[in-house]
Amino acid sequence: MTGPTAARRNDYYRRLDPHAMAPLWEVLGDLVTPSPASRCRPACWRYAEIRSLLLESGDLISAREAERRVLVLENPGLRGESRITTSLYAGLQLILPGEIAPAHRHTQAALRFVVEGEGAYTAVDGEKAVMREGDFIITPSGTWHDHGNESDRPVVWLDGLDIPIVSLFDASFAERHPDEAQAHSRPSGETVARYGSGLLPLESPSGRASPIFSFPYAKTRDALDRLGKNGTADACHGIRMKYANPVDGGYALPTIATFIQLFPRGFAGALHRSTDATVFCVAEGEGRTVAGEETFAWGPRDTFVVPSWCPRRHEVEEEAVLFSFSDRAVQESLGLWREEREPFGGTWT
Ligand code: 1HN
Repeated sequence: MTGPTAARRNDYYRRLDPHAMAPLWEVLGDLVTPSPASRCRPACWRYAEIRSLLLESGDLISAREAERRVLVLENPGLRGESRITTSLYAGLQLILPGEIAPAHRHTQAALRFVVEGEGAYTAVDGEKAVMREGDFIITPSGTWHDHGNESDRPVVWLDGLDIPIVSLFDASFAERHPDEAQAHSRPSGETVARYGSGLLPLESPSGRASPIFSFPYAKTRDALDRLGKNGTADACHGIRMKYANPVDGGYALPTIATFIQLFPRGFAGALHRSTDATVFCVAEGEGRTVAGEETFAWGPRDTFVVPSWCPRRHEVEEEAVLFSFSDRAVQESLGLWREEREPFGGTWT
């Protein structure tokens, strides 16, 4: 707008400024959009293209010095903000043979999906979980955790954290453990015996996250295999399951929903969209995902992200398995989560 009215308004805005006030009518349309208007873009990180750069970091800095030797996957629409979606962080972490990533804890919850190698471990509150390709491990808010690599090969995993969510609430607390590696005070497998064997202790565990912190791929894959044989694939998602908290049936983490899905041979999924921007990591197989204007041809170990409300569909020739995570856990708790399948209707359903 130009002319005398614009001049009067601008003068008025200048006089509001020292009082730390601003006119809503100038920004209302950007604040309350008729449907999600995200800066997050569809993006794909092909492992074959980035692996050598990740390994190069191993020559430049030790895990000890870095504390965590990670390349952050920055969404192209959110560069410099250390986030893969508006609400979530992701990175690829490298740990070399013999290295230790020292013990610490923070209010941010984390997940790991093992991309390459085996024979590393994550210790969570004194109990070790081995890390093999496809294994999914959580380190819930406030738990002590350290990593080590006891194999003779590099080990790489995808980290997902709720850092932007914790930042939104200004609720970050963190501390280093007095010891570099926490004492392994609980035998491996104790938590599975207590919470993951169809039994539960009579007293509930404290905390909102799943007490089971390791979900080995061998078991997950076996379940998918059996479910895949009875042919009840969802038209959009194939056979998609959530990783569950055995205590309450909720998501494994209260802030990050995590999923595994199998696409049967020849699956050509229907177009759909949801309000949870989703990060996918390929566990097995090859395929294509259409995300808005982009089409990603993906293969094992690739990571890609689909923004909120961006139409997407998946297709494969041969069987494939995708791990994924999103903020759906938070959105569902707040009554915000929506999904729509083609044909897309209005924005208010
Ligand atoms: C963290 O604690 C880990 O424990 C990885 O492996 C990545 C990124 C930001 C803040 C904490 C880990 C992290 C992180």
